[in-house]
Amino acid sequence: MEKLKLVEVSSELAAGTRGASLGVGAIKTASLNKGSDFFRKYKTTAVPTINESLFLDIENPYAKHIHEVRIMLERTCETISDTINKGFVPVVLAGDHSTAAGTICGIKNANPDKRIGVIWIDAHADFHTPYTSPSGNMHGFSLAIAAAIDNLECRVNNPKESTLQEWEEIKKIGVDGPKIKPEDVVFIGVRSTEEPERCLMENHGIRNFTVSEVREKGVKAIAEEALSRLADCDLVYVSFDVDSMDPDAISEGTGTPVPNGLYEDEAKELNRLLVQHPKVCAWEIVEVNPTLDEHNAMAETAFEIIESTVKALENRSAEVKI
Ligand SMILES: [Mn+2]
Repeated sequence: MEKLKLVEVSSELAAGTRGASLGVGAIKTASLNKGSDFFRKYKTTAVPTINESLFLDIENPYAKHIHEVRIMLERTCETISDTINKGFVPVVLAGDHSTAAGTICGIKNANPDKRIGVIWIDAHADFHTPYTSPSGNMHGFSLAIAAAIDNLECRVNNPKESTLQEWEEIKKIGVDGPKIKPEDVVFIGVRSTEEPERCLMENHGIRNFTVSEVREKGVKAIAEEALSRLADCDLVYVSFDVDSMDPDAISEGTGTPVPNGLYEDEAKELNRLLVQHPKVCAWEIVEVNPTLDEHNAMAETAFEIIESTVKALENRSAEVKI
C-alpha cells in the first residue's frame, strides 16, 4: 500500500481566464454532494497562494505575473520535495497548470540523480517560453520551465529585461537547470499547439498520442506505449489537465476548452492504468474552472477521476505492471 499525500495548489495566476483557483473547492463540493468521505480520509496540505496579485498591473506581457508565478513554483517545489522526502506519493489538486512545473521541480529536488519522465495528458503542449508565447499566460510554460529551455530557434517575441531576469531565476527552481529532457515527455490528447511548440516537438521527437489514436488502439495499449517510451526514466510524473477531455461530452468548465477530446471513461481508465506503474511518483489534476461551468459538471467528472486514480495508486503493488 502506497502512502499518499494530497497537496492543494489553488493558484490561478498563470491562466488567461479567471476562476481556476476555485477548482479545488468545486471538486470538494462535488465530493460532498456525492456523499463521499474522500476528503475526510485524505487531508490536503494547501500551498499558500497569492492570487490577489491578479489585481496588479501586468508588467511583463510575454510572461504575465512572472514574479508571483515564480514564488508559487518555489512554494510548490518545496512542498512536493518535502512530501516525497517524508515517504509520501504526492497527489496534487491544482488550479492553473503552471504549478505542475513546481511539482516537477520538487520531484527533481528530492531525486536529483534520477531521470524523470513526464506523461502530459492535455489539449495543449504547454511548451511556451517568454520568447514564443502568443498570450503570455504562463500556464502554457510548464514543460519549458521543467526542461529549462528558451526555444530560441523558434523565437517570435522580444521580452524585456525584467521578464528575462525572472525567467532565468525560474529555471533554477528545484535544481539549477533542466529537471527533465524534452524527449522524456510523452503527450496524450494534445490538439492545440502553436508553431514554436510544434517546432520544438519536432526537434526533440516528442510523441503525441492523439485522441483518435486512443480511440483506435484502446486506452490500455496507449498507456503501455506511453510508459514504454519512458523505459529509460527512473521516475514518471503524470499530469492530467481536464481540458484534455471533450467539452461537448463533459463540460466547458475549464479555461481553454478544445473540441474533440477524451471521454470521461477514457480519461478515467487512462489515469487508473498509468498510476499502477511502480515508477509513477506523483499524479496531478488541474484546470477545473467552475465559473465557466453549468451545475459543476467538470468538478464532478474530475472528482470521479480523482477517486478512481487515488484508489489505483494507493492499492498498487510494486510488482504489478499493466
Ligand atoms: Mn495544460
